[in-house]
Amino acid sequence: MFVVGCGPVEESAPSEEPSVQESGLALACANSLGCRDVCACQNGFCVPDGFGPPPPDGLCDTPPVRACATGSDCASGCNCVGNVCVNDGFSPPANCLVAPPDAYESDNTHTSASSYMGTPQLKHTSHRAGDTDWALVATPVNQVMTVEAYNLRNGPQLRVEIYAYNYATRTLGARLSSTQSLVCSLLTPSCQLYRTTANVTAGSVYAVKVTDWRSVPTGSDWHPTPGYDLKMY
Ligand SMILES: [Ca+2]
Repeated sequence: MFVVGCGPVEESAPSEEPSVQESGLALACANSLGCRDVCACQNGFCVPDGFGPPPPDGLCDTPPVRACATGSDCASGCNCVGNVCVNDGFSPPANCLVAPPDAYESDNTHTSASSYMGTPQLKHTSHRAGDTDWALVATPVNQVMTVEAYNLRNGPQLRVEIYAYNYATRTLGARLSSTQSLVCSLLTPSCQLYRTTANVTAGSVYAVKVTDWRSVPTGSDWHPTPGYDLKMY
């Protein structure tokens, strides 16, 4: 059981420990995105989630933040200070809970797709739930082409698809293959990747679509940003 109320708790023994937040005001929330990662949203308030060691007193009464190592981990208008994304002081204040877009944005449609240049595309992120990433690849020979989303970071749930493509008219053709299952379930690099293949022909262009299909609440997602690398061969 957790104490959620705002007033003093009569039964509790007097404590000499300093508390993080003397007011004891519980943080209201609509869903888990409104609370820190060791807290859960129960009956409209953030409380310790009951997993692992209990968080420090009062931690769940403070709003969630986006963790960072450098400023590149933070959205535009935010700086990384003390490993937390905070507003840079200019107005209007930015939402520093959300992830910054990756270097491949805007690649959310096949007409704004990145071009696959023959070497792996590193550091893709699903900076928003539901993000889609398109890449076009030219195929010089007839072959079975393999597409892999690998080096998975922070738990992406991906669907990887290969489409025929008419580059001259920028028209999407038939879907040739699709997967949204990991190669296997062991926690090894050879299992923890998405792989799909298609027969491709010389002198053609194909479109590869990677979709993040995580089901997360609507809101400002401060969770560590899911990511992957993409290669074709
Ligand atoms: Ca995208």
